[in-house]
Amino acid sequence: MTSLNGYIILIVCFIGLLFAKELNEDAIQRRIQDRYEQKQKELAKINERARLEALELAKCKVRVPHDGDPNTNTAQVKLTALATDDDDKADTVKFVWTQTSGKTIDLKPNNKSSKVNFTATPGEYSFQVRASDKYENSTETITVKILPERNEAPELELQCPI
Ligand SMILES: [Ca+2]
Ligand SMILES: [Ca+2]
Repeated sequence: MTSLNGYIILIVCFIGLLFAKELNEDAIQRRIQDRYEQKQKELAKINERARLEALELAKCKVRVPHDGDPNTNTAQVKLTALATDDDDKADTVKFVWTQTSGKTIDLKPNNKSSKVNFTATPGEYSFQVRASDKYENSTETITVKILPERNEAPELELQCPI
């Protein structure tokens, strides 16, 4: 082998090594990118779960009272809207309740009272309440979740005569 051939082989090996290094760095880069994307997806899932849990926690929960009668399946819900306004009390604050989701219910005494109540079966009912002082409006929303009547089945035990 001439020294020239030796040099050529060395150069080819060197280029080969550089190429292999490049490929390896690309693979590492891709793996880092994949891992980053995976972490982002996991984070998005955790955030979504936290958002849904916060929404669930914010619901106003009312349970159908246990009264010994499975045919009575409603709960009464009382809602109060409180509004604080200017200290001089010059304005009259008016309220308007609007149901935004759930089976249609009848708000009593009417949908313009600060305190309203309704009777409904288990399910979710959402409302928007608007407080207005003639100058401006504020709105808030609430979701009421009526839970079914709680009951435990009788536990049965049989004894035989001794
Ligand atoms: Ca009942
Ligand atoms: Ca005002």
